[in-house]
Amino acid sequence: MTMAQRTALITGITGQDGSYLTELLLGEGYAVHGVVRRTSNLQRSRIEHLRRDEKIYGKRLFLHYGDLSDGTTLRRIFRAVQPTEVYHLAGQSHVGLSFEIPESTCDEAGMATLRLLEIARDQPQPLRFYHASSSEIFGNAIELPQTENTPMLPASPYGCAKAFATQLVRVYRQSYGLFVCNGILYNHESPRRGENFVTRKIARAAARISRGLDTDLTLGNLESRRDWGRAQDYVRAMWLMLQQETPDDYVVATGETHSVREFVEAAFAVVDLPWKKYVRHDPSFDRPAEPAQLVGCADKIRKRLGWEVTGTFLQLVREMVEAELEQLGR
Ligand code: G4F
Repeated sequence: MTMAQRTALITGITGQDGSYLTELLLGEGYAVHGVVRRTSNLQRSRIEHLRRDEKIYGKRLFLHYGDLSDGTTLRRIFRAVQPTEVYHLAGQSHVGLSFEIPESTCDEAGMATLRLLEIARDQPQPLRFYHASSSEIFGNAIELPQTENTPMLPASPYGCAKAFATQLVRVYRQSYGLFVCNGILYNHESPRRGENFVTRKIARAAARISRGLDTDLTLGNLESRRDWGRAQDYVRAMWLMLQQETPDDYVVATGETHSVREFVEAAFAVVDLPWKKYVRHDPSFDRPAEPAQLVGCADKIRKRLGWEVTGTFLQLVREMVEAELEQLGR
């Protein structure tokens, strides 16, 4: 395949991962097409800098209105774009919220993937398909760390929907020989993370409290542990999966866990404040169930695709808090 023929279609292009992936693909010479909902507020989106760039927007970056629930429109977009690579990242991705809006979460994270797989199956030209699976499929995991072969045991509606979609990807690969991959990604963060995820919430609060703009920070379970990596590394893993000879599933993780409390301590240390003075517990942020302990083994992607993490946990925390401070300074 020559560079000029490479055309990517991204669902969820305005999200954290979608925006970093778009930058990576543009850098690799792709034409990039994104599906956006009519309600997406592009003005504040993470790809606004690219949309304003006259050398890029309308030339190598294109946006199409569509919705994950609207198969007709998605089919039309596939026909018009004829993508060689599809990155399916869109959908409600907040685990806590999935307990409150389970049906729409399952429609978006589960059924929409099936809809896209069916469209991919019907394409006349060969394409490669990436599905954003999640560590949440392991939920009450029966082993530590988890690998591609760990049984799925989700503990949330979101995890159930992702497990359904992950298994469908495997079925479509085995049954129809499609080039479809699951990236089983553990938590990945950046200054572009949504404000209602815990890392961004903490980084933002630490910066605002240090500037006297907020007085406290309310959180749920401080003892919860996660395997937190850098989003920029994780979108590179997505791209690598689609550059291989054969499709497969890969766990993408750091192999290290830290508690929410450790993230708080590190974030407040960046602004030199005693966190205990400002952080309160609010049970409304506790979840009906938490995954037992999610930590991933990324040996397969490291050995086979040469993928690596860049930076440490403390560097990630610092990067996020400093980005918030810079934004406040502007
Ligand atoms: O930041 P979180 O909301 O991320 P969570 O639930 O682990 O899910 C994220 O990572 C998954 C794996 O990659 C993705 F599939 C998913 O789409 C999403 O990107 O919560 C992290 C932890 C949880 O244990 C939560 O209970 O932080 C705990 N927490 C404590 N206080 C809080 C809060 N989480 C949020 N969002 N807000 C709090 O105030």
